[in-house]
Amino acid sequence: MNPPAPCSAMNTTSLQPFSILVVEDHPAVRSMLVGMLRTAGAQHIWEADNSQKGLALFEAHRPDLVLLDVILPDGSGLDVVKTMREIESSSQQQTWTPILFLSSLNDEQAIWQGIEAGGDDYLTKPVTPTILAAKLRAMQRLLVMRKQLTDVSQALQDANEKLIHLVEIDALTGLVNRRGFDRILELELRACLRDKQPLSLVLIDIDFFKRYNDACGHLEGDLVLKQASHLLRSVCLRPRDVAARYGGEEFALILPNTPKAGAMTLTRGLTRVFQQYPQPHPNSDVAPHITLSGGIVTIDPNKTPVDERLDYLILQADVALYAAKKRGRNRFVH
Ligand code: GH3
Ligand code: MG
Ligand code: MG
Ligand code: MG
Ligand code: MG
Repeated sequence: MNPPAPCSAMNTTSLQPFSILVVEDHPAVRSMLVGMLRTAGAQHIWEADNSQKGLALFEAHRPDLVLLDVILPDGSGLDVVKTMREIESSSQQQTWTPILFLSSLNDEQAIWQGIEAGGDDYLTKPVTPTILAAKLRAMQRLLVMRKQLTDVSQALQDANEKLIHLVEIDALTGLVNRRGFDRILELELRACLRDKQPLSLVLIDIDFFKRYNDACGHLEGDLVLKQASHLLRSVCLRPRDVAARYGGEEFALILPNTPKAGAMTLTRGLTRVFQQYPQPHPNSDVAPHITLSGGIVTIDPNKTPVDERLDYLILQADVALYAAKKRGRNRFVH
């Protein structure tokens, strides 16, 4: 059998372009390595002749790869690799940089320590261009795999966030649905207690909506629900205000940092927009157009002790809503 053809730097031309940091104190060794790396496809090479410079360059440029000597004038490459790993784990993006030791220390113990300290491979001097390129290529392959994994995990995370969002949105109106309402109200109730800020909740019910459906049909009724949702949204001006479809023809507004007076101003505005953009109702006892009844409840930890149960809060709003219906509809009661 023929011996394998001697490898030459030509075999290494298939390496992806990369940037690399070389930490090596010996000038002649360093310039030899730089030459090899250029042939292997290094697009950018940063050079350091001691630990301190090496770490500074690593932090500033975050190279694709690192080639690291063990014995350095101001310390050990073992400490350098540990610090580099700390820099990686404290950075915003979770990145991994392959770090290869290249040392004249070639005993088993030294190799073990290098890998233990955080190195990904350990080469011994002298190194040939082909061995160096082969090791870099292996690392590049790992980098590609890692990137693919990161992409997949990001895509999964995005899909999951979309899904969570979708299950909390009401298909007909685009408002937050009951599930989202429950979650957000719980969050806002906790924030209200923590920040000692008032929180208002408004439960809203369309008046005589059954009659509307009976007179105009369910599809027309659906359009009214959509229009009502649009109007509800239009009065929720603050970013944290939430308009939700509580169920059927019932809606809810979660109004953080809003005292009772603020909630009443908002609901007066709501009654006004339903008068200004009237949707005719052929069979209502209170007006020739669609009207709303609502119950307002406000909790203010600065004023009275707050019952922390969500159910209790909703019940209070429901009681006020019922009173609004009893007192003739087309009004908000607190
Ligand atoms: P009140 O003034 O006492 O609230 O009278 P109402 O008729 O609105 O009250 P009720 O709760 O008896 O009826 C609510 C109606 O809302 C029943 C149903 O026909 C209608 N409704 C609930 N969900 C939907 C929906 O998704 N689309 C349509 N078109 N109608 C719905
Ligand atoms: Mg050295
Ligand atoms: Mg109802
Ligand atoms: Mg009802
Ligand atoms: Mg109703």
